Amino acid sequence: MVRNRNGWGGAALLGTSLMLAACGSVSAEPPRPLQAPALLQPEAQSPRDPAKPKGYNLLSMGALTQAIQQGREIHYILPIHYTDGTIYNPATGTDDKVRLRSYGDKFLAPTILMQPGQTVRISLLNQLDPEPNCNIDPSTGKPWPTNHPHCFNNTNLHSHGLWVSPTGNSDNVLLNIEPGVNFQYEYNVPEDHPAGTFWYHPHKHGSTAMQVGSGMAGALVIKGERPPTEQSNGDLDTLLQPVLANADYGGQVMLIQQIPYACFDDKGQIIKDKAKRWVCPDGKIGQVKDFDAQFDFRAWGESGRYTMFNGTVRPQMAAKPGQLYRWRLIHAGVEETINLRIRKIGNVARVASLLKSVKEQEQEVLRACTGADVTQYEVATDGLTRPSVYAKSVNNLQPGYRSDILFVLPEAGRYCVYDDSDGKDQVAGEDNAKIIGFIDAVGTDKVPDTTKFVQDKLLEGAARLTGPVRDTVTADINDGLKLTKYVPHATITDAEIAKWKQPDVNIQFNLIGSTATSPAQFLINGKEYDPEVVNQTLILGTAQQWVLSSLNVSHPFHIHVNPFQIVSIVDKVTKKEVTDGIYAGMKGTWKDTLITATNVEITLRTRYNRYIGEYVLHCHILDHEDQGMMQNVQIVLPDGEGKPMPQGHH
Ligand SMILES: [Cu+2]
Repeated sequence: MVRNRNGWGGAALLGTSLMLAACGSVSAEPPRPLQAPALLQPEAQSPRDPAKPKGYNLLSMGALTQAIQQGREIHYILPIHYTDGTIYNPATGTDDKVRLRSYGDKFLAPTILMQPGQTVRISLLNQLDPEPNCNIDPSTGKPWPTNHPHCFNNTNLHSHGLWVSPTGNSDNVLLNIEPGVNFQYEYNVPEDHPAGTFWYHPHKHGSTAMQVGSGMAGALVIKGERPPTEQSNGDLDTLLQPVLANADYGGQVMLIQQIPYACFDDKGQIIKDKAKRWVCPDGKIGQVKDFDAQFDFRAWGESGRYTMFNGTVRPQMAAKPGQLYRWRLIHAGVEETINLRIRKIGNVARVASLLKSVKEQEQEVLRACTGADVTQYEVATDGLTRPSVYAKSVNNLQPGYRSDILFVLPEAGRYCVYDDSDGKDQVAGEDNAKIIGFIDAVGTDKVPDTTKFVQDKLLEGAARLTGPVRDTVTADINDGLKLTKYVPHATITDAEIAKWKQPDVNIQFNLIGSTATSPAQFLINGKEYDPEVVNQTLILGTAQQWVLSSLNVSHPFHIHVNPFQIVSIVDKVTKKEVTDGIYAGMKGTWKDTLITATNVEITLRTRYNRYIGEYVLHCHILDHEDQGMMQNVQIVLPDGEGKPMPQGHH
């Protein structure tokens, strides 16, 4: 296989105008163009499972082939295996060799495109190495406890954010797919599924952090081709695509990953330099294999590793000023907060030299990224279109979050994209500001007022609509950039909640640190995950209020299947609503992942529509989840009196 010098794939993959950069001559760093993930290509003719070519009813093959040709069915093959390559390390100026678990032949996982109304089959092929007896603790000869991470090559597939069935062959994270086993998932994407930015990753309890940390994560985009009508809301894509400079679904994806690879000495210890930063001497190959060392809460900050955009450390992006761009930001990292910021570079000459310490990296950012902020106009949170565009200069991203942003570069020049940790990191004293990448804008256009520019572009998109809905959408955009006709779900009102007379569901995170005599405990409502217990039983067709809190550190709450609407975020002490910082602009939005800080109580509302069955909620710091910060949830039918119908098992 041909690899580029970064080992992240072959030819330039960008099909958009945000293209391969002629890197600024001021930088001493080698060129590293931004890539777009490849779109996963469907199997052309039949939903054949390569492992079981004769396993289908031959009489129905003609109908299936026809459905595939008509686009109603699509079949993808998604192999998982180890891939060799390199990751650029700005601290040493070298390419570190790595060997990591990956989807397909490249580290950068392909983007999966789905359409509402489509049946999507994904054959997941687990080609990782077998791990005999991985469920046994060698020191005792007994099975590992459920919440002790183990069996790191067992896997499954989660479609994060999709509103599909959580059971059977669908988004079922309770499955276990061992090395050598293939399984064909079948996702029936409903006709009324929102279009948007979602993602996929493994979700086998015990190996989730290890595998996502190894790079196993990809974008999953639901295409939006339904314009709004007077009667129904539409897909934001139909408003945006005609006015975007990067209008294709693949080219907008910005997959953010943090891979804590390390090289190990003969005793199995991580090789570090004098500054305790992780290094890979010649001949050593970086791996992700030691859960305790590589997923310790201090590990990322100490490692000196770098955040990647679309599989590349410090990509160089080319753009034109005066163009509207969309980024589908996906935080596919495991545990760190990222405060994404785009700013014009003040002092270009200072950016390039080698960096010896975390402190120097911070100083580099402070020296270089001093120009005006580029405003990020957020249009969707976790793939779900916002009630109105929200302008921000710092975009707080937590593991699992998606943020769809529009932006325009106001003039020619070099811009830095960086993580402005700014003391907001969860671990005090580990401030760790780092440049993530550069944008070089070449052209003569100047945009003095970017908000007016974005508004004009949206109005240009609205002008393409026909009928009375055009006036509605135009009036909305003129009224504070409202997107009312593109919001996918109706607001859950007080009356709707009152109608069902259900108690609130309380979720309280609690992390008890380790002591000399006991390991750390990762608890929800005082208990760690028990696969035999269903913690929440919810009634199909109802709506309910949920209240989130955390006793110590912050945890990103995530629940599968049904998204929630944010009602309020209240300071525990002052009892006042928190509407700034990491919660700015969130009230009223729909999400599936939300950071639960220690100083607040969060009220959410959600509906249990269409799907029954068992699934999970958990902390999206994935090493917390693997160690027990998870609950089983089930949605059941009501009985004739509206009470939950008893289930046949458990
Ligand atoms: Cu957590």
